[in-house]
Amino acid sequence: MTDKPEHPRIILILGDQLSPDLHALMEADRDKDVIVMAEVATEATYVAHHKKKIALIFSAMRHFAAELQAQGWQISYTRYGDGDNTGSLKGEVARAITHHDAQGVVVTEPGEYRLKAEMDGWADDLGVAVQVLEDTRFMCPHADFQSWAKGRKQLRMEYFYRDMRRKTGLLMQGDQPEGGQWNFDAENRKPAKGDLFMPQPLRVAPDQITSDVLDLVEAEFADNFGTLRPFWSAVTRDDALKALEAFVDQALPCFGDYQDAMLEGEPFLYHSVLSAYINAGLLNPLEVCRRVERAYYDGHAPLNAAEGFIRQIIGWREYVRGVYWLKMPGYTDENFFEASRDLPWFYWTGDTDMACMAAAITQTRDEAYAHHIQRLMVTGNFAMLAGVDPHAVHEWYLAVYFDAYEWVEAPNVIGMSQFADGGLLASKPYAASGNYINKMSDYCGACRYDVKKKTGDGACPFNALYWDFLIRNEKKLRQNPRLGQVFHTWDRMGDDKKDAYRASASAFLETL
Ligand code: FAD
Ligand code: DLZ
Ligand code: SF4
Repeated sequence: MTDKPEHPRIILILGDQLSPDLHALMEADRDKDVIVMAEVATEATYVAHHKKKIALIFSAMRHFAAELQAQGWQISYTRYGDGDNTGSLKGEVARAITHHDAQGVVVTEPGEYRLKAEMDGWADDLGVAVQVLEDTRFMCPHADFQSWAKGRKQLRMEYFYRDMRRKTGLLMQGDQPEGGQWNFDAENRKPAKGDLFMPQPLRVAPDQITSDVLDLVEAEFADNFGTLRPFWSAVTRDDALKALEAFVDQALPCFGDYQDAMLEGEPFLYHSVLSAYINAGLLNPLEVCRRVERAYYDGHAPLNAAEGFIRQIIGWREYVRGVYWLKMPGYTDENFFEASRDLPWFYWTGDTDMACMAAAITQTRDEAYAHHIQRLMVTGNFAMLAGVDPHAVHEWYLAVYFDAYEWVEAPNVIGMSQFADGGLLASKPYAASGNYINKMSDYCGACRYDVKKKTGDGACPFNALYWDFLIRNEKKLRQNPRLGQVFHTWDRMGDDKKDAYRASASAFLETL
């Protein structure tokens, strides 16, 4: 006798849930249940994703399904081009229910609100029970974040991060932080120099499965943004683990020092380039942090590197996810500055004389990757200074990066980079003139514009846009205590200079 249900359940696994320890898999019965995975138009087209992102997800899905099958799971896998593909997850689940005479659906909570809201209606639509399980790959459950946020006017990451250090025990000595300090960010702002031996992320040659997917993407998504080949991403957990080892071995020791640096021709510097693997589920965020912690205790990486890296994951990554679920729906429509400019066309081509913008955009086109400071202080900073509609900026970021899912992208864009939430996430706008970019990069040397020139012909556009942005939004920003000194500088400026800044900004904006 068995108490197993007579009919199987459908275990739906999404394209960013490719984890052996996925909650829905843990709950599933290998002898009875059916795993459903589906390449569908609704997910592949809700924004026009970068070609490399679609390729990575489809290929990783196919590899994951093959691994599960080899372990004895019953798999129902729909390929993008299959004749009977309904084009939607709900349609594919419905088809599987009928085909397997299934009694219910089990799925791990999707990362994006849009899909969770849709799934809330599935039980009625499909006529079977639909169980949505907590995504246990995150370290901070929704309820914990909600109680942390309750009653706080501003949600500062630093305090959340300290709680997460205590909770995970990462880099802790009892209840004290390793090295007697929670945060070593002040040591992590060095500009970098070109180095012939600059580490590179692990590159994996496409196998037959990946090659088939590349052909599919080239055929079906020909008009999407981005260069598809060469494609070198890991698409299996084994290869993603190798990429983690390569990062820890070669780049981690310098990760902290050069975290904010930018160099022409060096898209990756000392960054891990692991976000797409972590977000798709190939790597578990806690295992990545434990590996980095071990590198510190083994004497392989300094504390500022290990702490800085771990903070990005148990701090920022968990925190932005908490903010997203706390504030959705509605968060992606926030527009504190009421900015309305269209996204300049050169965001899709890189065709601009601003060397920093051209570098960040062409690298985004070629690799579906830019590191944090490029996203924040170059393309993000420019869009905010120019008054671009934050929703258009959000859609661009969601489309062009291989690690982009709304739960992580939107708080970073709407909150951190565009200040469109009015300061929920950041205590002041990340606005900067050309001086910052010049200090942290080597872009300005080869630029047509002169970073030292403040206004007029040939002046770096960031310089005038910076002041124009602050003054345009003076009513909303002057009271910000962190901007007191900046407005004081403006107040002491002569009228001629003020006029010149505003005229230069206006002339430049006319050209967009
Ligand atoms: P590293 O610099 O090596 O950092 C290590 C890891 O920390 C990353 O892999 C990532 O998992 C995590 N991390 C670092 N910073 C953040 C952060 N601010 N928020 C969440 N996780 C973080 N990250 C995404 O994963 N998807 C996005 O769509 C995304 N959009 C962004 C948009 C803007 C405007 C900005 C400013 C940042 C965005 N980020 C996003 C955060 C960050 O830029 C990327 O996680 C990082 O550049 C990925 O490269 P990496 O793996 O080399 O990261
Ligand atoms: C991003 C993506 C793409 C491009 N395609 C699929 C797909 O065909 N099937 C699928 O299950 N998931 C895909 N994904 C990932 C989903 O968009 C992701 O699971 C949701 O956005 C929730 O985070
Ligand atoms: Fe960018 Fe200005 Fe430097 Fe040119 S001069 S690279 S536009 S910051």
